[in-house]
Amino acid sequence: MPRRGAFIVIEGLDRSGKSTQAATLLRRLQDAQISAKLIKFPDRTTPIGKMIDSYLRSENELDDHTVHLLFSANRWEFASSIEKSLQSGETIICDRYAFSGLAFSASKIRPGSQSYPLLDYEWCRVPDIGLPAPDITLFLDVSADVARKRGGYGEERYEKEDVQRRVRDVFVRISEHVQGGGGRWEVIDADETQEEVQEVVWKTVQELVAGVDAPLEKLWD
Ligand code: NYM
Ligand code: MG
Repeated sequence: MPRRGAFIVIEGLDRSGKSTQAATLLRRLQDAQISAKLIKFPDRTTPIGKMIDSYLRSENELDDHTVHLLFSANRWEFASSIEKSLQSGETIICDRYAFSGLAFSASKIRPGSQSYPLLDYEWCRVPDIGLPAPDITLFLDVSADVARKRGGYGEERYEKEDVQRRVRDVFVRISEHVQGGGGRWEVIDADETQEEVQEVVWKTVQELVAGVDAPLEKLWD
Protein backbone atom coordinates (compact mmCIF):
# COMPACT_ATOMS: atom_id res chain seq x y z
CA MET A 1 0.00 0.00 0.00
CA PRO A 2 1.42 3.41 -0.90
CA ARG A 3 1.69 5.79 2.01
CA ARG A 4 -0.79 8.59 2.42
CA GLY A 5 0.10 12.23 2.79
CA ALA A 6 0.50 13.86 6.20
CA PHE A 7 -2.12 16.24 7.54
CA ILE A 8 -0.21 19.04 9.26
CA VAL A 9 -2.19 21.75 11.03
CA ILE A 10 -0.63 25.04 12.07
CA GLU A 11 -2.43 26.91 14.84
CA GLY A 12 -1.79 29.98 16.91
CA LEU A 13 -2.97 33.43 17.85
CA ASP A 14 -3.12 36.29 15.38
CA ARG A 15 0.40 37.64 14.61
CA SER A 16 2.03 34.34 15.55
CA GLY A 17 3.50 33.97 12.05
CA LYS A 18 1.35 30.98 11.00
CA SER A 19 0.81 32.02 7.41
CA THR A 20 4.49 32.86 6.85
CA GLN A 21 5.62 29.55 8.35
CA ALA A 22 3.01 27.61 6.39
CA ALA A 23 4.09 29.19 3.10
CA THR A 24 7.79 28.59 3.82
CA LEU A 25 7.13 24.99 4.79
CA LEU A 26 5.22 24.44 1.54
CA ARG A 27 8.14 25.80 -0.48
CA ARG A 28 10.64 23.59 1.32
CA LEU A 29 8.50 20.49 0.80
CA GLN A 30 8.16 21.27 -2.89
CA ASP A 31 11.92 21.86 -3.16
CA ALA A 32 12.36 18.43 -1.58
CA GLN A 33 10.07 16.95 -4.30
CA ILE A 34 7.39 16.12 -1.76
CA SER A 35 3.85 16.47 -3.09
CA ALA A 36 2.16 19.04 -0.85
CA LYS A 37 -0.44 21.76 -0.81
CA LEU A 38 -1.45 24.57 1.49
CA ILE A 39 -5.02 25.24 2.58
CA LYS A 40 -6.36 27.72 5.08
CA PHE A 41 -9.43 28.22 7.24
CA PRO A 42 -11.56 30.16 7.08
CA ASP A 43 -11.59 29.62 3.30
CA ARG A 44 -13.22 32.90 2.35
CA THR A 45 -13.92 31.96 -1.28
CA THR A 46 -17.10 29.88 -0.83
CA PRO A 47 -20.55 31.38 -0.14
CA ILE A 48 -20.19 30.37 3.53
CA GLY A 49 -16.65 31.77 3.56
CA LYS A 50 -17.93 35.07 2.22
CA MET A 51 -20.41 35.34 5.11
CA ILE A 52 -17.55 34.66 7.54
CA ASP A 53 -15.40 37.26 5.80
CA SER A 54 -18.00 40.01 6.15
CA TYR A 55 -18.54 39.03 9.78
CA LEU A 56 -14.81 39.26 10.53
CA ARG A 57 -14.66 42.63 8.83
CA SER A 58 -17.67 43.73 10.92
CA GLU A 59 -19.78 44.35 7.82
CA ASN A 60 -22.53 42.25 9.33
CA GLU A 61 -23.66 41.02 12.73
CA LEU A 62 -24.40 37.36 13.27
CA ASP A 63 -25.50 35.46 16.33
CA ASP A 64 -22.43 33.88 17.99
CA HIS A 65 -23.84 30.35 17.68
CA THR A 66 -24.56 30.93 14.02
CA VAL A 67 -21.09 32.16 13.20
CA HIS A 68 -19.51 29.27 15.08
CA LEU A 69 -21.50 26.80 12.99
CA LEU A 70 -20.57 28.66 9.80
CA PHE A 71 -16.85 28.31 10.59
CA SER A 72 -17.40 24.59 11.16
CA ALA A 73 -19.52 24.22 8.02
CA ASN A 74 -16.72 25.93 6.09
CA ARG A 75 -14.38 23.11 7.17
CA TRP A 76 -16.94 20.43 6.27
CA GLU A 77 -17.14 21.90 2.77
CA PHE A 78 -13.52 20.77 2.30
CA ALA A 79 -13.52 17.55 4.35
CA SER A 80 -13.86 15.13 1.46
CA SER A 81 -11.30 16.92 -0.71
CA ILE A 82 -8.83 16.92 2.19
CA GLU A 83 -9.35 13.20 2.60
CA LYS A 84 -8.94 12.57 -1.12
CA SER A 85 -5.70 14.53 -1.32
CA LEU A 86 -4.21 12.75 1.69
CA GLN A 87 -5.18 9.31 0.36
CA SER A 88 -3.61 10.17 -2.99
CA GLY A 89 -0.31 10.77 -1.21
CA GLU A 90 -0.40 14.56 -1.04
CA THR A 91 0.68 16.20 2.22
CA ILE A 92 -1.56 19.03 3.43
CA ILE A 93 -0.42 22.02 5.40
CA CYS A 94 -3.46 23.63 6.97
CA ASP A 95 -3.31 27.19 8.28
CA ARG A 96 -5.85 27.10 11.16
CA TYR A 97 -8.41 24.34 11.66
CA ALA A 98 -11.08 23.23 14.13
CA PHE A 99 -8.92 24.22 17.11
CA SER A 100 -9.11 27.87 16.12
CA GLY A 101 -12.85 27.44 15.78
CA LEU A 102 -13.09 26.08 19.31
CA ALA A 103 -10.62 28.54 20.84
CA PHE A 104 -12.08 31.70 19.33
CA SER A 105 -15.70 30.76 20.01
CA ALA A 106 -15.34 29.25 23.48
CA SER A 107 -13.30 32.26 24.62
CA LYS A 108 -16.20 34.65 24.02
CA ILE A 109 -17.66 36.15 27.19
CA ARG A 110 -21.05 37.66 27.91
CA PRO A 111 -21.19 41.41 27.38
CA GLY A 112 -20.51 43.22 30.63
CA SER A 113 -19.00 40.16 32.30
CA GLN A 114 -15.31 39.50 33.01
CA SER A 115 -15.30 35.77 32.45
CA TYR A 116 -18.80 34.31 32.06
CA PRO A 117 -18.69 32.20 28.87
CA LEU A 118 -21.09 32.96 26.06
CA LEU A 119 -20.75 29.57 24.37
CA ASP A 120 -20.05 26.29 26.09
CA TYR A 121 -16.73 24.57 25.24
CA GLU A 122 -18.39 21.21 24.56
CA TRP A 123 -21.12 22.80 22.47
CA CYS A 124 -18.42 24.43 20.37
CA ARG A 125 -16.45 21.21 19.95
CA VAL A 126 -19.28 19.00 18.70
CA PRO A 127 -19.84 20.31 15.14
CA ASP A 128 -16.25 19.45 14.15
CA ILE A 129 -16.40 15.84 15.41
CA GLY A 130 -15.65 13.51 12.51
CA LEU A 131 -13.59 15.88 10.34
CA PRO A 132 -10.28 14.45 9.11
CA ALA A 133 -7.96 14.47 12.15
CA PRO A 134 -4.55 16.13 11.87
CA ASP A 135 -1.49 13.90 12.19
CA ILE A 136 0.14 16.75 14.08
CA THR A 137 -0.77 20.25 15.21
CA LEU A 138 1.99 22.83 15.49
CA PHE A 139 0.97 25.55 17.89
CA LEU A 140 2.99 28.69 17.24
CA ASP A 141 3.14 30.32 20.63
CA VAL A 142 3.69 34.08 20.44
CA SER A 143 3.88 36.35 23.47
CA ALA A 144 1.77 39.50 23.66
CA ASP A 145 4.98 41.59 23.65
CA VAL A 146 6.26 40.14 20.41
CA ALA A 147 2.80 40.27 18.77
CA ARG A 148 2.73 43.97 19.68
CA LYS A 149 6.21 44.51 18.22
CA ARG A 150 5.15 42.80 14.98
CA GLY A 151 3.03 45.82 14.23
CA GLY A 152 0.17 44.85 16.48
CA TYR A 153 -3.16 43.54 15.32
CA GLY A 154 -5.23 44.45 12.28
CA GLU A 155 -8.75 45.77 12.07
CA GLU A 156 -10.62 42.47 12.13
CA ARG A 157 -12.90 41.23 14.84
CA TYR A 158 -10.98 39.37 17.63
CA GLU A 159 -7.72 41.23 16.89
CA LYS A 160 -7.41 42.74 20.34
CA GLU A 161 -5.07 41.92 23.18
CA ASP A 162 -7.71 40.94 25.78
CA VAL A 163 -9.45 38.65 23.26
CA GLN A 164 -6.16 37.02 22.27
CA ARG A 165 -5.30 36.39 25.93
CA ARG A 166 -8.57 34.56 26.48
CA VAL A 167 -8.19 32.62 23.22
CA ARG A 168 -4.72 31.47 24.33
CA ASP A 169 -6.21 30.11 27.59
CA VAL A 170 -8.67 27.97 25.61
CA PHE A 171 -5.85 26.76 23.33
CA VAL A 172 -4.06 25.49 26.46
CA ARG A 173 -7.19 23.56 27.42
CA ILE A 174 -7.48 22.19 23.86
CA SER A 175 -3.84 21.07 23.83
CA GLU A 176 -4.45 19.00 26.96
CA HIS A 177 -7.66 17.61 25.49
CA VAL A 178 -5.94 16.61 22.20
CA GLN A 179 -2.96 15.05 23.94
CA GLY A 180 -5.24 13.26 26.41
CA GLY A 181 -6.88 11.60 23.40
CA GLY A 182 -3.52 10.51 21.99
CA GLY A 183 -3.21 13.30 19.43
CA ARG A 184 0.05 15.08 18.64
CA TRP A 185 0.24 18.75 19.66
CA GLU A 186 3.60 20.49 19.53
CA VAL A 187 4.11 23.92 21.04
CA ILE A 188 6.68 25.95 19.10
CA ASP A 189 8.14 29.16 20.50
CA ALA A 190 7.10 31.73 17.89
CA ASP A 191 8.92 34.67 19.50
CA GLU A 192 12.13 33.67 17.68
CA THR A 193 13.08 34.84 14.18
CA GLN A 194 11.26 33.48 11.11
CA GLU A 195 14.30 31.36 10.22
CA GLU A 196 14.66 29.91 13.70
CA VAL A 197 10.98 29.05 13.93
CA GLN A 198 11.12 27.43 10.48
CA GLU A 199 14.02 25.21 11.51
CA VAL A 200 11.99 23.88 14.44
CA VAL A 201 8.91 23.44 12.23
CA TRP A 202 10.97 21.59 9.61
CA LYS A 203 12.57 19.24 12.11
CA THR A 204 9.24 18.54 13.79
CA VAL A 205 7.50 17.42 10.59
CA GLN A 206 10.45 15.52 9.04
CA GLU A 207 9.28 12.04 9.83
CA LEU A 208 5.66 12.67 8.85
CA VAL A 209 6.34 14.19 5.45
CA ALA A 210 8.05 10.98 4.36
CA GLY A 211 4.50 9.57 4.27
CA VAL A 212 2.13 8.08 6.81
CA ASP A 213 1.22 4.40 7.16
CA ALA A 214 -1.40 4.84 9.87
CA PRO A 215 -4.98 5.22 8.66
CA LEU A 216 -6.47 8.71 8.65
CA GLU A 217 -8.42 9.25 11.84
CA LYS A 218 -11.49 11.31 12.60
CA LEU A 219 -11.26 14.39 14.76
CA TRP A 220 -12.25 13.98 18.43
CA ASP A 221 -12.99 10.27 17.87
N1 NYM B 1 -11.38 32.03 13.39
C1 NYM B 1 -10.82 31.14 12.54
C2 NYM B 1 -12.51 31.69 14.14
O1 NYM B 1 -13.01 32.49 14.91
N2 NYM B 1 -13.05 30.44 13.97
C3 NYM B 1 -12.52 29.52 13.11
O2 NYM B 1 -13.04 28.40 12.99
C4 NYM B 1 -11.34 29.88 12.36
C5 NYM B 1 -10.75 28.90 11.40
O3 NYM B 1 -10.95 33.97 12.22
N3 NYM B 1 -8.90 35.88 14.08
C6 NYM B 1 -10.85 33.38 13.50
C7 NYM B 1 -9.40 33.50 13.85
C8 NYM B 1 -8.93 34.75 13.16
C9 NYM B 1 -9.96 34.98 12.08
O4 NYM B 1 -8.41 34.05 10.49
C10 NYM B 1 -9.43 34.96 10.67
P1 NYM B 1 -7.11 34.46 9.63
O5 NYM B 1 -6.20 33.27 9.76
O6 NYM B 1 -6.55 35.71 10.29
O7 NYM B 1 -7.61 34.69 8.24
MG1 MG C 1 -5.71 37.15 11.29
